[in-house]
Amino acid sequence: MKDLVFDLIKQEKTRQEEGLELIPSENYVSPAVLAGMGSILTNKYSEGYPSFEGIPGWDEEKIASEVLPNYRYYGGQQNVDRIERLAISRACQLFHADHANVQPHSGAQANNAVYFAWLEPGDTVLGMSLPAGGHLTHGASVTQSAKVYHFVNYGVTKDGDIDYDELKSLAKKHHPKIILVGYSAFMKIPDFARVVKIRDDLSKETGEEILLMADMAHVAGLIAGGVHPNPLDYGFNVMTTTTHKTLRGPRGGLILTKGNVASPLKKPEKTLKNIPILIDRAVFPGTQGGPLEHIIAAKAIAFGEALKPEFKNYAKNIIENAKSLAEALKKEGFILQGDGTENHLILVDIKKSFDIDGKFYEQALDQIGLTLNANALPSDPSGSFRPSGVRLGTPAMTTRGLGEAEMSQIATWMKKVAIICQKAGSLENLTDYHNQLESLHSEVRTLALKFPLPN
Ligand code: DSN
Repeated sequence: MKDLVFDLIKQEKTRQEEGLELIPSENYVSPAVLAGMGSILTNKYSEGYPSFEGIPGWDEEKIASEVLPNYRYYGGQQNVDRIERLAISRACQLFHADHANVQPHSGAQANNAVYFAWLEPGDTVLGMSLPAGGHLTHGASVTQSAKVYHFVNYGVTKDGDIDYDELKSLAKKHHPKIILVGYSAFMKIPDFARVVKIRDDLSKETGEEILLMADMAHVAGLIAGGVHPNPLDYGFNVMTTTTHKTLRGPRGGLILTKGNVASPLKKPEKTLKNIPILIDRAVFPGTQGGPLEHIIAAKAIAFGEALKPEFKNYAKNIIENAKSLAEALKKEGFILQGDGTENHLILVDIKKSFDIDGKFYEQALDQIGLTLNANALPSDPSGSFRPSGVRLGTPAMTTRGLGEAEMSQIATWMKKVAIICQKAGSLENLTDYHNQLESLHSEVRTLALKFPLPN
């Protein structure tokens, strides 16, 4: 295939093979998931939904063999319907949900659809602030979410946990329509039961229904693998996630719900019980057009992989590796936000540890083939482009089979680069340390090539 793009894809493949991926939101998919994504399903339009009959509950053979009437706006749906039904059924099994919408193109689209389903413009949402570890779509001022809805933010305590007292008092003060627990830089296990109680007490007091939403994009794979609590088991109404982080599927979004599943053609009353269909209608036609059936097929394949017993082991190893890496980093003198991790993710205060900024350190590590990302810390005095922290994690490294010994080796390399950065003082001056960096790069490459990408 002659196209410059393929040359660049080849170069990216080499970068991935020869480097170590420490960005906690990235992973390596299986060849089966890749094949689903690269399939001819991309040729098909299928706005609307398949039948929901028998989901969850029917066995896969039955779902794969039965062609049922659907809620679609195009012909030729017999195959994509069955694929989407398999995806929905597997997602429901994995996450103990009554219903799943597998169509969101991304996590941001999934969150947007939940807001659209339950809120009117100007309604209040209570979520974690971006600097505390929340996500852009949880009301960061530069986003659509903040322009359309009224976000009130809670933060984290000194030890890095959710400030539940603040969450409770803000809920009492602002009467949010949604209470949202979710994050992209948070290292604790949320106390879902505590948030449910805060919601239930407030609902009793005001007589109003409050939607409990969990954005579990980062930890969905840990939930699927049974090593992290599932908010839906505690009384949350909705869980959104991406499918490509710890869950190790294609790049995309997913919404899981508890409640009554019915025809999406009839607009239901806005009640918590009707959330599954309110959300289906909010995804399509509310906020999206045609679903990406090739991605939905890849999601179904990834969910199938996550239902296998080996995935439990994978999820357990992600956390073990993260804890080993956190300990090894501490031994090397790195100061960690919250002093460690309970999940897959670590936030290093690189400014306090070695007096360098996160962006400089990220770029220096890139030069030796270690990839992570600069990240703001809670109450970071620096801007988000040159923050004081870096964020890293273990989902991708665990997929490649790295373990405790390699985590310790990574921490050693990270310390060496931190010292070089300290001495160099700026990115430009790193050229003076070219030989040292090249030698470290070669060590990283040698280790990386011992742990091939899934094939
Ligand atoms: N961009 C994702 C992350 O890296 O955490 C969140 O959407």
